[in-house]
Amino acid sequence: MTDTMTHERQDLITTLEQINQRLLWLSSWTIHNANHIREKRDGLKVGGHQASCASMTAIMAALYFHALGPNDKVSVKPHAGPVLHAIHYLLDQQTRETLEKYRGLGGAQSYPSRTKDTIPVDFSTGSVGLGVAVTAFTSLVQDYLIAHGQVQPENAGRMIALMGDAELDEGNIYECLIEGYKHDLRNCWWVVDYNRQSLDSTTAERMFRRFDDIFETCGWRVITLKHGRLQRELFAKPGGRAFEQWIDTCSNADFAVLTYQGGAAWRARLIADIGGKRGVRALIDGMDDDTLAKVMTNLGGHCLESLVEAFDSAQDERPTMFIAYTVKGHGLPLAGHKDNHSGMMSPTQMETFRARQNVPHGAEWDKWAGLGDNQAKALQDFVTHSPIGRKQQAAAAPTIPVPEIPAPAGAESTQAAFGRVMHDLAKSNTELADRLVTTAPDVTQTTNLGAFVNQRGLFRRQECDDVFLRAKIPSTQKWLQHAAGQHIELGIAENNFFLLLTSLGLSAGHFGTRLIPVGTVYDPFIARGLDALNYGCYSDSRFLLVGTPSGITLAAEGGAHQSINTPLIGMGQPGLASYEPAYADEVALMMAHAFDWMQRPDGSSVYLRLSTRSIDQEPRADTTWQSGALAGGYWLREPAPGATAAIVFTGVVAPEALEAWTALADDLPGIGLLNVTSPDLLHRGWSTRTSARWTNDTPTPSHIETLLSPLAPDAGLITVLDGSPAALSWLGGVRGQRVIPLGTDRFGQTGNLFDLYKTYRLDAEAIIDAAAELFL
Ligand SMILES: Cc1ncc(C[n+]2csc(CCOP(=O)(O)OP(=O)(O)O)c2C)c(N)n1
Ligand SMILES: [Mg+2]
Repeated sequence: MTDTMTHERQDLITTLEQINQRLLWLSSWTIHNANHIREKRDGLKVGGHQASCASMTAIMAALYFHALGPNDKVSVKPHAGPVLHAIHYLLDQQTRETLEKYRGLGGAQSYPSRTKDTIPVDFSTGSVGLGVAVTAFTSLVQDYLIAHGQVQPENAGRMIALMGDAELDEGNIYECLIEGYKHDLRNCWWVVDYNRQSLDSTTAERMFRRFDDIFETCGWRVITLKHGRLQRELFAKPGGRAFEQWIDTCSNADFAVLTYQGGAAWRARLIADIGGKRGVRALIDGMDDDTLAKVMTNLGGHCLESLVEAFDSAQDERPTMFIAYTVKGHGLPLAGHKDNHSGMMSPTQMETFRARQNVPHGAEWDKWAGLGDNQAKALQDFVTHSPIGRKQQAAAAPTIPVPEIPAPAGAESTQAAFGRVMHDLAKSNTELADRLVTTAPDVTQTTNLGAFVNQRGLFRRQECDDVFLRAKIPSTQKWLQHAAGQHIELGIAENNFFLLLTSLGLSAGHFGTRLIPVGTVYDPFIARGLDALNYGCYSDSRFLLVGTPSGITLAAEGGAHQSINTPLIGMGQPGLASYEPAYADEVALMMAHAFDWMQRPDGSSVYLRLSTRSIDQEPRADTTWQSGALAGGYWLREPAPGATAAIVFTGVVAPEALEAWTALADDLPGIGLLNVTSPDLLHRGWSTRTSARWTNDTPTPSHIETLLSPLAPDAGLITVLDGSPAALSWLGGVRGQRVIPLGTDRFGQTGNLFDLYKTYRLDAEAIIDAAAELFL
């Protein structure tokens, strides 16, 4: 029995080693082809990372074709993208044509992309660190879905990150570790390709074992794969211990240099350092240069037996970090060189490599090139029948109907309106309400989510006692913590916040069931998590982001809390439709729209920039304003045909705009008052319209062109918002009209609202002055 097992295990290792060599060849060749063979028209480097790929092929062979379960999801280190493509090529899920176009238009992407690649990509990667931490948050989302009956416990998978060791330098990793510990993270693996090289250099050995300490402190199991089987066998021989000690104390830089130099250099160095120790010389002399180099670089991350064993040993739920020692560029002439990150094999080196890999000329793209028919068939059967080969794409998640969301009664600030709508939804008996999941980086109360949490509770896998409640201490926050809770509380770390939103907003794609995530954050601190927000949008995750409070309207809180440039972030961020409502009924309208838009295939995430300032609400005669408000703007006061001026405002400065409009109406008869609810959508519509001419689309007028059409061609516009004036000043370009842009372009300061509006020229007087300036 044991013998047959050993036999089977040996067959498995042999097969995985053959796949490893195919991945090494195909990833190297894909990059080589794009750089040295494909026609180049722009003289620019194409690029690709052969050394980073080579570092990981064994890890990926063992993971994808042995360890991976049908519900597991993997985030692949950006620079190993070609290996992932090679895996799917072997599985017949990637075409030669797409590989030939690697890094070209419509070709395989440089870094794995959920939206742009044609192979299944679980997580996009590119900005290092984020693609790692997102796996932990996705594990948390899986737990949420299990607790809410949306995923069956037996279908739980592992969320796995294959990461570069330099990713461990990113602070967001440690923010995530802390949050993971608080939430009792499980079903998460991080496999570190521990080649001890980053982009610029070899990493400091002072960090050796520190990562173990940090991760173990946060509840992780750490499994280190330092030595491969060949090394372990050597260590067991007489004199072998000296090799082990030598390797264990060798500096990263020394190890890298010798790896690059090869067998003769290893021999000279080992003889000099340990040749006098008993038994060592005989061992060294017993190996030729190639064998010696092979043994010395046989680290755990290149040894399929060690990898299979390590993965097999971690079959419970505990979060596990595998530190797999590797050599960057393993098996390639680039191995070990400190400059190998962007290094590439020359055509001559590639020829030598081809000969060693036994790949005939003209057969470079053959999946099993150089292997006999029987062997090729056996390998094809093996990969086709692997769990990943049999994996089915999940069915599309059904859409959640969005009920009518009436304007909230009594709310006079946009933030209060948001809180009321959420509270009303929480009390409603709708499917939408059950699918809402809220989160905030320690600002739940101050962003008006508290009432929602009172109704729907905090999510905790294990029920938690509320000690304050039990002690009958009065508090407005009755936040019960239980498995059915719908608010995920986070500490103050905006990167975590955006990554959790990313994971929540991908639940349809990842788990085939929808969540409607709503996250609130102080508007200025969007900047703290901006790359993670960009990452979420790039991944096409769908969430509602509420930035509140915003602008210098926050007054007494001062310049550190007053957001200035977020309207430009809203305009500039792809995959995010941004609105800045002025009135409570606009908030309700935009939220209903957002919940629908977030679910559409061609939709996006949505960002609402809100304020705590109470303002007089606009009495509505009808609902005609609504379609304009959703399209980006509507006339709050229609201009007369041929009017020579208009005031254009966004958001919270509505009262000042209205006051100025009233004051100017006598001098400038027919002056209009335009409420721009989304500079973002207006600008997008306008630029799409102007480019339509070149893309042969029918160039229908954009919404802003239609809005501005009643004005005289030489009319002047006064634009005003509590934020960067650039968000509206472009409006002058639409019809070539003059603009006086008002807004904030300096840091704010403390003060009362009226003092600040006066100082920063956002008040009615400033608008009236600007109008005068237009006509001087
Ligand atoms: C946020 C971010 N900063 C910088 C880079 C540029 N960059 C790409 S790879 C890399 C170092 C990668 O080293 P490591 O993670 O160890 O990967 P490997 O050695 O396996 O290539 C850097 C700095 C990036 N992709 N993302
Ligand atoms: Mg590295």
